[in-house]
Amino acid sequence: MSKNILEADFLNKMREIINYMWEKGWDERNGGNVSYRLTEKEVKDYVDTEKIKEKFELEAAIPGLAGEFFLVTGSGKYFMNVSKKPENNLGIIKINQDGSGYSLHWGYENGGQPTSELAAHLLSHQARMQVTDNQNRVVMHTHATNLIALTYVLELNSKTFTRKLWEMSTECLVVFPEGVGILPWLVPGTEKIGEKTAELMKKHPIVIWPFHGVFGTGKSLDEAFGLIDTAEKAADILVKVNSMGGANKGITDQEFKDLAARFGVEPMAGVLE
Ligand code: 2HA
Ligand code: ZN
Repeated sequence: MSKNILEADFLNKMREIINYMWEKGWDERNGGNVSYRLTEKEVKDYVDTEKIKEKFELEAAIPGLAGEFFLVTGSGKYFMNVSKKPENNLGIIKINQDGSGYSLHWGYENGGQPTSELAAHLLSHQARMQVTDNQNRVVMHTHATNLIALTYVLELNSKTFTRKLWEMSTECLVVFPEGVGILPWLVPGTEKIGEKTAELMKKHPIVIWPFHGVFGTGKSLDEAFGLIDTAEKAADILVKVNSMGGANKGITDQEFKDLAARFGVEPMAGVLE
């Protein structure tokens, strides 16, 4: 521990991406939360990992994440303020050896604790680590406006939602061939919504919470943001198309198959004829 954390690439990337999310209008007030799995080596250059500021228990243990470090947004903190005061609005936690709790090593300087959606984040990290051979490092939750709007209009099932988004922009199939997962409405901030989100994360890199928002994942902050941004852009187009009276043409099943073949992706089963 010798370097100034305000010069750490991981911290500055987090500030930059969270600022983009704020500027997109996705994260009003304290809406949204982001977690970024860090390596011990990354953290140790900037933080004394022997020093514990505070200890917390998890509602349900997650042994699969024992020893992992996360940079995570704080409960009740505003995305608007993250870049200006990262030390107040972000924290670095380490999951303990049996996964029953975690310690805070840096951040939340003016008081606080990790996001109320920590269960959904940690369980999603565990699920994505399993299905991506430990590649995924980021879980991002945000209140992307058009994706939320569509949940009031589209049928709430994964195949319908996936097909509609794929149709609105050619690159969607290539960016999320595994499709989007959809939960029923559930109370946020609970163990249950966390478990259900993580279950869908085993199949889909992006999961929608109706009338609330979206969870996206990726190996980097750029990738998770890019994924949500792509889906949200398609949702924006669909809102416009529907507002103009609905589509009267679009990409055919055969064209989708040609697209998948060209880019070497396997479309989610059951979406194309
Ligand atoms: O952090 O977005 O879902 C506020 C939220 C809860
Ligand atoms: Zn939310």
